[in-house]
Amino acid sequence: MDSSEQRIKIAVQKTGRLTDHSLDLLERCGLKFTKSKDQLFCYGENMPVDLLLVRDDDIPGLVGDDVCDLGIVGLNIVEEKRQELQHEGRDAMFKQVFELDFGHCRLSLAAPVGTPYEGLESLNNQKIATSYVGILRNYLKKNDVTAEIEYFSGAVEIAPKLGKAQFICDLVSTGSTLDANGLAELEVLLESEAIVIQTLAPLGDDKQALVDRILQRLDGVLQVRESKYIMLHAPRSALAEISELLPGSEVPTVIPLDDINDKVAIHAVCRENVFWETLENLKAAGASSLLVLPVEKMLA
Ligand code: PRT
Ligand code: ZN
Repeated sequence: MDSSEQRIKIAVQKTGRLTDHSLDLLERCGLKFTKSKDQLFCYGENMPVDLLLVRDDDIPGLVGDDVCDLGIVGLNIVEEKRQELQHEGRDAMFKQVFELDFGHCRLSLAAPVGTPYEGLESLNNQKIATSYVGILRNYLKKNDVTAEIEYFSGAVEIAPKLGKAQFICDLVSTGSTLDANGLAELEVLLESEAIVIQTLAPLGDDKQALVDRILQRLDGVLQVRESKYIMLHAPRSALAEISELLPGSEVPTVIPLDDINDKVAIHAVCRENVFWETLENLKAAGASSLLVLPVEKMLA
């Protein structure tokens, strides 16, 4: 039986931009939960892995304080927490383990269109509104800029209209919010995406083994996303050229087919997308009967 100490907890955003992607990812790792988005806690049905559904801003703290073993959260939130802790002379008690390739955005500096701007020195003695005080403070310091930071907890884009600041520093994805508010993007401070963080607290052998298992599955899910299984026939003499053309492939499997014509079947996992151009190039190199299949699961 699982004692509660041997169950692991993963912190996931309760409702927001990362929620569906995060839950989908965990499902693809084979984890099943008694799912109820309005509850704070989801019980793992088939493995001793539970979810804590919380505000994204709380995730680095929960993982750092060892309330949760893993967390899925934007790099922007993680980096902000890291900078805040560093400012207080403390180290973050979590580490980044995976980039997840969703939740892409950037933390940028912007100002009303037409604001005079000739590089970072134009920020000297100006006011900048942001929710990302830690990252902005560090960025200004690194670039030798002295500006006043105005904390805004939300709707940062309206700060210039309210006369609260000349500049803003906020997340941008498509840029339409900036456009709608007559703002121009000036600098990118951080490129962000969803990441997995893990606590630095020692877990004990059983929990560590379970965390490693989940991470290995996550790695498998991430690897198969772009991967394809490719099968083709070719004369043995074309093997070297064809192997070169297979995108992101390790050593392919070669199966003899026809002794007379010296034909072989070549099977390979390509860890990148296989485009029509690649197939055309393979055909030109002598390949025939080409088949490209999706890869469902992979365990290194
Ligand atoms: O309630 P909780 O605190 O959990 O949620 P939240 O409202 O703080 O976060 P949420 O759900 O909005 O975003 C969660 C995470 O998604 C962020 O921390 C980022 O890592 C990531 N992400 C990706 C974004 C965006 N894209 C994004 N566009 N987070 C916010 N935005 C906002 C931005 O703040 C701005 O207001 O969208 C607006 C800009 O979008 P565009 O497309 O108009 O440029
Ligand atoms: Zn938030």
